[in-house]
Amino acid sequence: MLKIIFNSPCNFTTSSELLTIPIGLAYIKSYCEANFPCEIKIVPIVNQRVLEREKPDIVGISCYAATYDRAAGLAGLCKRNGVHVVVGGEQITTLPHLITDDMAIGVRGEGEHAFLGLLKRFDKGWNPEQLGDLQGLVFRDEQGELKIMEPTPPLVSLDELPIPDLLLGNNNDLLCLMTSRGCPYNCVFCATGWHKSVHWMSPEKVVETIEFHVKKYPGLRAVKFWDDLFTVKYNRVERIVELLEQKGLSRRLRFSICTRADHITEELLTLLKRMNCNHVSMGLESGCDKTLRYIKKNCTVEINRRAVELLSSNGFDSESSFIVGFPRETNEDIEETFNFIKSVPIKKIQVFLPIPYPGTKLWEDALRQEMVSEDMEWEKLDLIATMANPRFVLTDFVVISETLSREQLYEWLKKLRLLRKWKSFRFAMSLLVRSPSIIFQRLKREVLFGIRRMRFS
Ligand code: B12
Ligand code: SF4
Repeated sequence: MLKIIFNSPCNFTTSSELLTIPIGLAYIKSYCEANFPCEIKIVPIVNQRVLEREKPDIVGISCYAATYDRAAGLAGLCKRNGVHVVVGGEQITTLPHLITDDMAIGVRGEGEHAFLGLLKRFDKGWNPEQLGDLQGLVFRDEQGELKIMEPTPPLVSLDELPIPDLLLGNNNDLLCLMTSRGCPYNCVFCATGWHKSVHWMSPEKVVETIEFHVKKYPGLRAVKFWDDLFTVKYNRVERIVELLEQKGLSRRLRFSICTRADHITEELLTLLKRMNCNHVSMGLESGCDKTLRYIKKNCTVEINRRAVELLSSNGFDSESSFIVGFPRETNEDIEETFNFIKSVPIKKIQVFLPIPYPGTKLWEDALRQEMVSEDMEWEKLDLIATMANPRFVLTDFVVISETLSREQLYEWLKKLRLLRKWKSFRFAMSLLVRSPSIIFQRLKREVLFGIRRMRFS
């Protein structure tokens, strides 16, 4: 039986990967194991010891822009150990020619069908002659020339995928789900655009997935829908809520979702309350109309304000991310965002710098202006590292502002970080009074994260 290990290399000192598992890899695992005799393990780290212990035939590596250098390093280690490497994810989908000599094959787009196809051909040694009829691959032909196929077409239905165990044996209190892929909008900074269409899991399958985990993990208390835009189809949300109610799951679990400000209506909030969802995340991005127009968010400051106020007056906890430092943003524009955040009842905020991810308009513009290049140090795009240590912006982090210096951006990050801490503190205090159990669960999660981080850093 073929033995495979999957890994999504990451920076353990700054990221929260250790609390979740890469959902995409979990679906490839469940799909391939159901359709081919193989054993796939998803592991948080791959090093010499792990390779010697597991003796895999193949290592599958997930690769984002910020993790490309790590993925390339890991591919080298695997190849030196005689293990075949298959790499997939957004970086290889958008910039397939960046596949390194240590990576035997790249998979572009959704990986389930393509990886299964590769497993079926593995005994033939992945002879390039026999790969031509598969879809979405990148590989070198017999002449050493790079063959780049179009990304795999989107899966016809996410329902065809067997339910994966997304907690991998850990009796966690939180389950993170992606019940759709893609987003119909096209914001200039967002890397979700490589999904050429939006496709969904049926409400029945969503609820079946939750039920599966509830039965297996008695400690489960909360479900987070990580979908880019959970509310994109109102009828679908309505049906999910009905099914959760019928099965008593909306009483047993707390839910949180991600959406956009212009989707927030009284009607939607009534539905979310029935689901037992009182936490809503939105990418508001800016408190400045000029910036919102530039990023093509299709929202205005007024829409953003109305959404936050509606959530607050209906008793919801709202969390939102903001981005400052777009190419032509001035100090005055960022001041508007700062004042907006101060003036509205958002409970928690995240503030990021704009990152030119491959495949986005920001990337094309930054490439044209030579602010980025394909042979750059990709870790310079690690937004989490910058949020953890804003000083990174003074030296390494890719900055695409044409109007503000690194020092000015650093000053803004410090100011906004203080505001973030103040909002988080007040939110934690209010939770302590309202629902101390949630604070306890979060603390438990933080401790668990700390322990796992120490183990893997
Ligand atoms: C949940 C999430 C997280 C979670 C969990 C990450 C995880 N590994 O699953 C957390 C919070 C930990 C996280 C961290 C990071 N994330 Co994140 N995350 C997401 C989010 C919201 C959903 C990811 C997901 O599950 N998608 C659904 C699955 C089905 O799709 P998928 O992951 O792309 O996988 C499919 C294909 O890509 C392919 N595939 C992927 N890997 C492989 C490997 C092989 C071998 C094969 C064959 C195929 C294959 O097949 C999969 C199944 O079809 C996305 C946004 C989005 N909508 O995708 C951002 C997103 C992927 N994250 C992003 C980033 C930048 C990061 C970080 C690098 C942040 C940072 N430090 O700077 C880290 C990297 C973490 C890591 N090494 O995994 C960016 C990536 C942009 C880019 N082009 O690089 C995204 C697109 C968000 C954005 N800003 O636009 N993230
Ligand atoms: S930022 Fe949000 S709304 Fe815009 S394209 Fe990305 S997921 Fe969609």
